[in-house]
Amino acid sequence: MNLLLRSIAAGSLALAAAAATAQTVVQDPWVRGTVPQQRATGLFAQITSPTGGKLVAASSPVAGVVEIHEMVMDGQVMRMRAMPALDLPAGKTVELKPGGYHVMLMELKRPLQAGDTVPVTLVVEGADGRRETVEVKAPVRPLGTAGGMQHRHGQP
Ligand SMILES: [Cu+2]
Repeated sequence: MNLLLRSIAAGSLALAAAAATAQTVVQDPWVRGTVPQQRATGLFAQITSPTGGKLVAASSPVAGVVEIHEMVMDGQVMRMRAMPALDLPAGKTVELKPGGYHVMLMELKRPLQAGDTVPVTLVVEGADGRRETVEVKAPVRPLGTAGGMQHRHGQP
């Protein structure tokens, strides 16, 4: 039993060592679909930086402008607001989701329909100041997917 525990501990140490050199992981990325006149939408995902850092920029060929947004309460209304960077604490998964943090794709060059895949490049700056780019291929989900993405909406 003791031996087993010790080998498990050794295993997790090895994992931790591997993680120290690993890249930022982006899981389950998706983009909300749009209707023809709509010029903006959101990219959502779960981002984990093994060593800690921050998301400082993003770009996509489908959008003229891409910003990192947060949701803030303005009186009784949730509004989105651009932020210069999104902190990624080491080893902690930060969730970008409707009603929360998101990457805003603006000045869209075409409607995004369910079934499309949107390439997005995320730029993550590590604690040491080094920048890493993460290429994401985000499937488009139908517009009606739960969670509001309007410029203003109430709490769910
Ligand atoms: Cu936004």
